[in-house]
Amino acid sequence: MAKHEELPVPIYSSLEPVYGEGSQLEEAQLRFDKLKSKFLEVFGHPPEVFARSPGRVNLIGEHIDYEGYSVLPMAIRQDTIVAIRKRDKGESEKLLRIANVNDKYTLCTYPADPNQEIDLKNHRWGHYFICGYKGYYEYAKSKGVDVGPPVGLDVCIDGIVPTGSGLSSSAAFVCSATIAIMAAFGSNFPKKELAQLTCECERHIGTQSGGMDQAISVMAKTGFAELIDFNPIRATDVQLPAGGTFVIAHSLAESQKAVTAATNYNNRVVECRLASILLGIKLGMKPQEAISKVKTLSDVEGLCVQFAGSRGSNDPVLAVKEFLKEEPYTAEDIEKITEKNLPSILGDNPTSLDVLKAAKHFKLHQRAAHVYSEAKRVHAFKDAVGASLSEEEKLKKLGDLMNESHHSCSVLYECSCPELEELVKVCRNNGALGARLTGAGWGGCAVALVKESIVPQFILNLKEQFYQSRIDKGTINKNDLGLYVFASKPSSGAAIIKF
Ligand code: NG1
Ligand code: MG
Repeated sequence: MAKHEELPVPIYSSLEPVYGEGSQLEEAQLRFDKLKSKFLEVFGHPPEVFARSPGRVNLIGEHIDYEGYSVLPMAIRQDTIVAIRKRDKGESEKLLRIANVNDKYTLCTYPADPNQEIDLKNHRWGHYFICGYKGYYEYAKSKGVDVGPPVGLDVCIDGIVPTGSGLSSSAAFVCSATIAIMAAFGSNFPKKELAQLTCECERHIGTQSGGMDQAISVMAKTGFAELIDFNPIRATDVQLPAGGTFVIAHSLAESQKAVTAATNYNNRVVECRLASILLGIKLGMKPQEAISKVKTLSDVEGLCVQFAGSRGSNDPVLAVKEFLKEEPYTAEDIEKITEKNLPSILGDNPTSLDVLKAAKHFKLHQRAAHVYSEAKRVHAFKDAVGASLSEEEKLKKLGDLMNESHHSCSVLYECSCPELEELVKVCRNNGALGARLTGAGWGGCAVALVKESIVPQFILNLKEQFYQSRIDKGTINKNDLGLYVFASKPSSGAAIIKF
């Protein structure tokens, strides 16, 4: 039997295989009906095919995917649905017209040109679709597939993954867009190749992302979290202990990653790169060799572990403690060691240059210590799930690891914020076995592991202790609370739907 990740995206002619039965199915039916009528209203004809892809919650393994380390997310039920129709060859207008069922997102129009540059200085919601569009053509070209001259596309989107929340609305959008385009052109690629290509094409938006979000969105399976490995991409099912539930709660601080990339997300990617080069040099590589060969902290883990071995340990963090100073590095400090200036080390990549312009200093010790310790916690989490422990002990262990992960994100990686700190504390005070920020951080959601039996009371307490004061202040509407705090089960991955 072909491995799960080698299979193409499933194609269904009804909604049940994706949305199950009951209220979820009913909600989906309404959404599809609304999407179809909006499509008809805007474009004057019905869509040909639909694609959907879910958001995700990351249970553990934060900010390590772009360093080559495995992560452990699960898909959530909230997804993005894309309705699409290829314009006929006769229709002269070569345009991509992208509409949305939500009037907040006004129609975006782009030329049907796969080589167009995305205007990063003017962020528009439709840019995420263009990521998928460029990605599809880049992939087809790399495989030698002749897709003919570009044709226009009519597209309508319905996304219900909350934006700026760390639940990966962006990947849900990019993946569903790419898959819809692929389906409109009558092709279907293996899931792991789609995961790779959507990861690469989302970078057109200006973030130097790892591949976690796209991989889980494309490859998720109902009922399982997945351990995602990179290089090559692989997904291993992880069956979570039955007595625990993951509750997702929004801190109500919005994290606009595409806008703050230079100081937050991309800054950390650059710091990790510099930390790995410095470690390589300190552990015996020639500066030029380290600059050209070392891309991520996982590339020098072997050297770090070798060093740790000389101290009777196998923990790469020992090398970090020995060779990277705790005080922040200035650009000059680093250039003295690398014998080369930072812009040229970073390959004059424009998004990295933005980071250099914005950065005052670089906390290499702290970032590397987070990455190596977080990578270990992911495996400890997976091992605990499979260990022969009582359910009680298992849940406790998983909760502890989530708490440690949050501490590391907050103190070493500095990607938390006051609202998330408060929320995580409220979760723990109300009986969560563990709670942590999820996704990139700097706002967005926390995820808490809660005993199934106390979930309703836990959610009520959060409403009272975290959300009520925000409702009173008018930050959110009481009726929307269900969008901000909910229990989540592992949901299904991407699908093509053709009625
Ligand atoms: P969010 O901000 O939740 O979409 C981002 C990255 C991930 C990963 C996490 C941090 C993108 C598309 N996703 O997730 O790859 O690095 O941060 O663990 O940039
Ligand atoms: Mg995102």
